[in-house]
Amino acid sequence: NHEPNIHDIVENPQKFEELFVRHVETGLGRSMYNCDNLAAYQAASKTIRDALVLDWANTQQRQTIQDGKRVYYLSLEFLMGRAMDNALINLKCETNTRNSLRDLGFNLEDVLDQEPDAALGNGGLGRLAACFVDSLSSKNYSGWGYGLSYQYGIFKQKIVDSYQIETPDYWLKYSNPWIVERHEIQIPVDFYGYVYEEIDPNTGKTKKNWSGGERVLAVAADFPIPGFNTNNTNNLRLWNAKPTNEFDFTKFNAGDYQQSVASQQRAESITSVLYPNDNFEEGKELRLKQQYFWVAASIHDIIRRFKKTHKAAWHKLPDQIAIQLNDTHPTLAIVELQRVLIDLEGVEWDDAWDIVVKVCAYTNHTVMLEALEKWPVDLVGRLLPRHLEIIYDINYFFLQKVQKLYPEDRDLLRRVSIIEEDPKSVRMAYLAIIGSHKVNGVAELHSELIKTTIFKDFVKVFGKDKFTNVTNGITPRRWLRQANPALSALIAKKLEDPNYNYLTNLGRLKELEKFIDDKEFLKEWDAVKFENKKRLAALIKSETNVDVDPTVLFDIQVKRIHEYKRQQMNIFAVIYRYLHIKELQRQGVSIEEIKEKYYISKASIFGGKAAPGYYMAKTIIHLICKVGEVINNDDTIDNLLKVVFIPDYNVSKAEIICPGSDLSNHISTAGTEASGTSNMKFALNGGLIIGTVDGANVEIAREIGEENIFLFGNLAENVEELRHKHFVEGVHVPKTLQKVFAAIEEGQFGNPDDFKALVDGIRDHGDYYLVSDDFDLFLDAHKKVEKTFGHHGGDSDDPAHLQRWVRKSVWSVANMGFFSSDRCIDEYAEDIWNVEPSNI
Ligand code: 26V
Repeated sequence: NHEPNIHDIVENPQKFEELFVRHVETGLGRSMYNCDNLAAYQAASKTIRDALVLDWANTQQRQTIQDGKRVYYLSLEFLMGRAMDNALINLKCETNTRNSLRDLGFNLEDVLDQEPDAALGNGGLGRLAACFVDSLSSKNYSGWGYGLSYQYGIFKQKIVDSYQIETPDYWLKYSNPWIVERHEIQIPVDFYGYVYEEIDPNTGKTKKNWSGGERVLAVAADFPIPGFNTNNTNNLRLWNAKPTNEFDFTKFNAGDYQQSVASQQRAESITSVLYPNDNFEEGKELRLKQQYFWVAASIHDIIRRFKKTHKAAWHKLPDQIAIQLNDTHPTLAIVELQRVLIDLEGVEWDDAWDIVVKVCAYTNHTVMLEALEKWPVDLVGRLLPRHLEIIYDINYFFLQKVQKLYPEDRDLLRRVSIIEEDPKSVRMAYLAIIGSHKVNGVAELHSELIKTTIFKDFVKVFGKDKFTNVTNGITPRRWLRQANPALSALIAKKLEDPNYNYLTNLGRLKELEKFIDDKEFLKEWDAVKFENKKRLAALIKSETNVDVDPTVLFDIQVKRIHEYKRQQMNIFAVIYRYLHIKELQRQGVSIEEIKEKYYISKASIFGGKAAPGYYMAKTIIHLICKVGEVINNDDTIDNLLKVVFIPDYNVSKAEIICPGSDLSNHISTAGTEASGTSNMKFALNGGLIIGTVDGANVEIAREIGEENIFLFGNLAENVEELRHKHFVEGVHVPKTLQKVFAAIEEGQFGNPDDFKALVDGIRDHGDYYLVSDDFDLFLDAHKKVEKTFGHHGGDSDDPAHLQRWVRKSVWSVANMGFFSSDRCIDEYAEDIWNVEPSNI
């Protein structure tokens, strides 16, 4: 029997080698003599994938037979990162693969490094979707992801002369061994056209019909999603847009063959590129086309699967499927499902609507007004004429209900209407709330905020029980085991859990508390951190050519660049520190004395992409790079301070960066960061956090203890008042920050004009993100950090460092179990989807 099988690969190295050679020779058409690391990556991946595909097929068959409720997670972004390493871990065949590859003359790490990231997302929202599909499989749920297969993922960031340059990420350059193309699954999707009425021959009633004007095919590309410690393997289905074979004969007959072919080709542009904005909505027609294309194909696929077993028993739909909308991007799914039921399947409006609402649920990921989707009514009417009619009908019935509930409140109708009057547009978040049975925020504070601010009126209409919270989480398989093999091994040893079962039962981390007074253990823990810092220092060296000393404090802020995340406040504090050091030097204080009395040595490490059209974010990157240039070339300050910007922050770099932090920054203006998830990644890897009272920081503090996190800054409840004060009294810039501005304006970090918008935005234009209010509090928090860290971060046995810092690190990790995405998925399953894990 030549069929590969997971167990063969896990247990039998010969089998792996035999299959690997077969892939090199017949699959890739190469000889073992000229097999390089790239070919080895492809052959090894194919070997493992072949085995995985069997589990996958079995899972689908079992789930179909069991016929339980299925969950569909609709997300326009899945920030998956690399697949091979993750598959090795979840399938537990890492050791064998490593050994087999070694026998064949390859080094596993070098082979893994060949894989391009699947970077089909911007930031937190896309990575959350990736963590969720991992948890759905690992916890034995029957749950699929649906998304788009972009030809170009998030752009690659280069830093040229201290500026961000975007270059395309053509990640499918070589055939991707992890994708199974399903050419047989082709779903036609229509756009434009017109609506007409006809008499239904069965019922004699008039009904609406939509005749589309442009047709595109959705072709499925599937990614098997292996679970950890289970053979439950779910599917992530991403759609590709392809031209139909139907030809525009009018153009063809008119002799315009070229034009006709060209317009066919345009079909592919729908899935060509991921929109690179994070927390900002641009309102482009192509983006709306992407949304409908994806939603229509997914709904069609879901309904087709339902009909295979349940025919037209539509009342069963809510017991068979749950659809989770990842932000408002898939809101048209609500409208499309209603359209399919009433126009195509002949269900009565009220029955159909009842089904739609029971099936759908919506997750909100931001309170930032500029990120809320609104589509011009004209555009929706042109692209999707029948859908616009249905939206108007949904709105009509909804407003009638509101009027009955609150006949006195005339303004309420205007405020909650799906249609905004000026300019006339469709408010997607309102449509999503009205068409869902549950709406959730992603951290406690955020879920409270949406109820009292942007969705306040809907709480009045629907009651508060429709609104709920599911605090975000991360998958410990990737973010502990894969990113940090040494720490996860140390934990496995201490928990006496050689099979790493704690990775699907993360509450067990709590048992680490037992060792909190064990000095040898603290030293071992610290030594792991030190090795991870060395690994990060090597990455920094290769990416920026800057040497950072791994014994200094690594102070990291990596995430999308955004004013609300306040990387500017961080770099201003670095400038302040540098100016102060220079001032002390001028007064004749030696570096030794500065280290003794004022500052410990540290490296300030930044990374993250700015949306290509976001000038202010790009300015922040420029400032960080220019400050780095000055400070890193100042050889009078020894290793007291270094500043680096790691280009092209992505998932695979995060896997190296997160384990290497001593301290990480999560310092958004209170009330603006819905949750944050990198805070969890750093804390789970034994880094401490400096942060504001925002998003999931609040719950992290509660879980790990306030004494183990450096919280600072104004609270969300005071933000409005402070903004108002800026408006009436002007902004009060503290002395410390004034010094920083003065140095920038003097040209110490290059042309001051380059940074004018940044400085003026704070000093003269209202400081919307409250940098001036939080700056001194941030500096104070840093003083506490320094006292706690002490002068040491290497693997010596400085008792003060071990007692103060390393203890906090262990205690934090011991209490991070709550933030596993497995816990999130269980909460969604219980409170929102009403599904249970399937029996294996
Ligand atoms: C996304 C996009 C994507 C591209 C085009 C325009 C556009 C407009 C708005 C949005 C919404 C993004 C919201 C978002 O990413 N929120 C983040 O979600 C994370 C996961 O819940 C959370 O941890 C972060 O705090 C939150 O900012």
